[in-house]
Amino acid sequence: MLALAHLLLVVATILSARPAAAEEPRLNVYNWSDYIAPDTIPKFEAESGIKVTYDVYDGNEVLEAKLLSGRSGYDIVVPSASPFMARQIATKVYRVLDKSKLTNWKNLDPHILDLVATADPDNQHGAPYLWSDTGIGYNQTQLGAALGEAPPLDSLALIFDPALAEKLAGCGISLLDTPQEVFPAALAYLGLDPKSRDLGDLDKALAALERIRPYIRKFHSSQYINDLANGDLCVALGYSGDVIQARNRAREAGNAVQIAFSVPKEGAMMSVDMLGIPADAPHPENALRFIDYLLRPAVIANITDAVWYPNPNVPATALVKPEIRNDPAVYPTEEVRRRFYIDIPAPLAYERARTRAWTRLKSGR
Ligand code: N2P
Repeated sequence: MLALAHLLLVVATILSARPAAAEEPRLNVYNWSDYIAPDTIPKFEAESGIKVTYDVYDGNEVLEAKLLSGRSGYDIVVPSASPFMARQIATKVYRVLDKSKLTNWKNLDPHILDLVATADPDNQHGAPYLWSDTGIGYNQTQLGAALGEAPPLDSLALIFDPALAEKLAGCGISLLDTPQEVFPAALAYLGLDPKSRDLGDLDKALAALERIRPYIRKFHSSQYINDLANGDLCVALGYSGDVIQARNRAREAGNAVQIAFSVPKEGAMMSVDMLGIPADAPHPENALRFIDYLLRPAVIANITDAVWYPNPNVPATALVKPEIRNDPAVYPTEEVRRRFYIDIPAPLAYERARTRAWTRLKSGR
């Protein structure tokens, strides 16, 4: 009897000392489209033995709907810090990151960490991945042909001045498919605060948008890369790196389409996109391993080289190809950075009014 009790005790001791069962070697990633290098995932899979399922989206709203409905099945998602990750944190959508597992956290730029701490206090839930600014992609030749000698290349007037928009409608204008980018841009064009939460300002922005609505060919948040590159659009409100990718695709195609990106003088939204782990992630340990991999300077520098978005990793900058590191469209000058604004969460009543205005605008009623 004593011997049996002893045996049970030994077995119980062995069981309790066993490490937690290892996760199955899988990882489910949900990231923005055109936002990673072609070899990032294959190399991670090869060195970790973890099989990655990789899906993409092109808008924060799409990601948010998945997260809020719960059980997305994703281990890694990439929301913009503000307002999206900020308001998702409030609804307990994310796990707290175990920094003891993130040996490369030290590489992150303290200024960017401070900036996103306004959305994620103490940087508890997210690691900044890449950042973008929203500006104007345009086709130089078509713009010259439609507007003559000196088009206002660095002004939102290219989109919001009805007289110019009418002339550009033929070669094609597109807007991002999100009220969270388009209304602030309209407010900035009108000389109002792009972060205004005043319902009267919202009405003015809607009126400005309705004036140009007949000239807008598309509301889309990723198609403009190929459309610009193929000459199927001449002006797009778009994300910096995406427009530069369009420029590069046109160059590679050798199709005589010349695309450029400008940061509007009226102001431009800057967004930092964050790596987060959903609270119900099935493979949170693998997720941490993947985040730590992305925080390696060589890995993230290679991503910037592929997608032309700046990263917040200090030692990575020296590893980015010089023509990218020194391209002011990718790493904007101090003077240009002064035009950037960062969005903040809006009161629910404002958010609802803006969604209604957006639906009305898009349906043209
Ligand atoms: C990638 C767009 C990411 C920028 N296609 C959004 N902040």
